[in-house]
Amino acid sequence: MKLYRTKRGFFIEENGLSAVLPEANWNDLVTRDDLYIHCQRTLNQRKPEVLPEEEILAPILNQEVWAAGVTYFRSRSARIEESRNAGGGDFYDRVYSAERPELFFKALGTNVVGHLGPVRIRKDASWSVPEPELTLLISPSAKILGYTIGNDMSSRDIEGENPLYLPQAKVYDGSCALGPCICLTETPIAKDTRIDLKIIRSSNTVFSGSVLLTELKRELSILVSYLYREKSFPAGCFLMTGTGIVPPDSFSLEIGDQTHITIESIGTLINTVA
Ligand code: DO4
Ligand code: MG
Repeated sequence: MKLYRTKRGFFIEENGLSAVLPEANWNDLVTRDDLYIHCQRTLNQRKPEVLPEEEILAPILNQEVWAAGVTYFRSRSARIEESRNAGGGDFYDRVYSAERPELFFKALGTNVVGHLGPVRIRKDASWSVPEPELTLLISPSAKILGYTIGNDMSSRDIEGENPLYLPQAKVYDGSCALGPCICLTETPIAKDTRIDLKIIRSSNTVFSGSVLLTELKRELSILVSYLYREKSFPAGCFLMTGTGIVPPDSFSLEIGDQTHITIESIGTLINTVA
């Protein structure tokens, strides 16, 4: 079952049938621990309405977005390489194996770009990449309510120069995209779910890659429990779970590129680099 935030209200969609939810406030909706049952019940009771696909908004309002890092071996290796000259490589290896995960603040909900919106590369960066990440919607009580697709846009040269530059490499206008919907499930997302990234430049695919969730080193519940240890989220939050797809070092995004991130069972998030 998929939940969409649109300019015409909040839509729930399953098996080609969609309906509008009665709620007027997104924050009230996505903080409910019974969100799945609530949406299921509503879908059965409301009259069907067509989902306005052109008017989909990012599925977020007052929630914070956090991100986990170095959760895939591919991310660990790429970061060791990019920070070798700065002597920072050891940090990435250690955090990959440590009990405590890397967690960092990524964006406020009001700064998040939605499906078909413009993501950005920093003007002072020379090496920029998208990071396609399974992203969790988590309730104030730390329950995983659903899943969406995230793009953790990153400036690899800035992060590689010094790990202390991470916030500048990761947090800037247009650096975070989520969407197109939240996939609500009764059971946790399948471990063999695939994430695909395709980058299109002037109608040509200039990079494509994929990864399975089986390669994610950490349990989703453990990432959530660390995030909620000493931080409360009264409006709930989103947690990006790290990238396992890293384009080759010779590749950098350019203005006009289109990123397509697909996660089976959720959909495709498309953004253009502005
Ligand atoms: O350690 C830096 C960030 C890692 C990250 O964003 C990722 O692995 O996805
Ligand atoms: Mg990332």
